[in-house]
Amino acid sequence: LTQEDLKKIAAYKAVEFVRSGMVIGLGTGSTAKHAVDRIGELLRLGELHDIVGIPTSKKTHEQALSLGIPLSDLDSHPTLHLAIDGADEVDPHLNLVKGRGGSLLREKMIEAACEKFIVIVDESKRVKHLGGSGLAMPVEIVPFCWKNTAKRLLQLFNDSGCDAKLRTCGEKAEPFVTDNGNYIIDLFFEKDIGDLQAASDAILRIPSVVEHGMFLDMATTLIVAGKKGVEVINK
Ligand code: DER
Repeated sequence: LTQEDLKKIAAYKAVEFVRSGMVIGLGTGSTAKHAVDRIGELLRLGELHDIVGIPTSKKTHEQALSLGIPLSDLDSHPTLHLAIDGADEVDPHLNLVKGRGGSLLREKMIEAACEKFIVIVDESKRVKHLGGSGLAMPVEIVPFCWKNTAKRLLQLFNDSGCDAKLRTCGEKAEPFVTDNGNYIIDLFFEKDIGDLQAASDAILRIPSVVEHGMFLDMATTLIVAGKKGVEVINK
């Protein structure tokens, strides 16, 4: 089984929880893509009907449109039944790091409005502590004076050996711009992040910070696909 197979298995398992008539948050990334495809397929087959999708990114909006999934937004549906989305890291308490795909703000807005939030991962995403994988923990910031913001973020974590990098893209290494017209500073922790709530509060107190990629106490169900099969873990 390839990692892609595992992502698909986890995604299809999550879609078993979708009932006709639901308003569903549609996640972003390579794992969530399979869930959106599957929802589109079940609608086409008539096995699901009266679904309303709330996309978590322009990319997912395009994908859902191409599948004929009826779409709406949070202004029309302030609460959703269910969201299905991937994650970059999951700890044993179902705290997440998300946002390596750059969609963390809309994902967090939508997933915070759901009654159930199902996270779908292959087993490589499971960590003991968030930030320990050495991979990015993204922070969405306003572009204005971003260097000052990067410095402020580094000051927060200077005793835990953290690095902060502006996310760039393309061969000219232009700043990556999110769906909301913001920049992303990626934080890299040498050890793990430690007290997650304290880190979250401190990051959000910086005026130029819009949101960060730690999704604490939000997921209600974790679906992990691994070599030994697929596991459904409720909080
Ligand atoms: O960027 C995001 O938040 C994605 O959901 C990410 O966390 C998971 O993406 P993947 O399924 O492609 O690994």
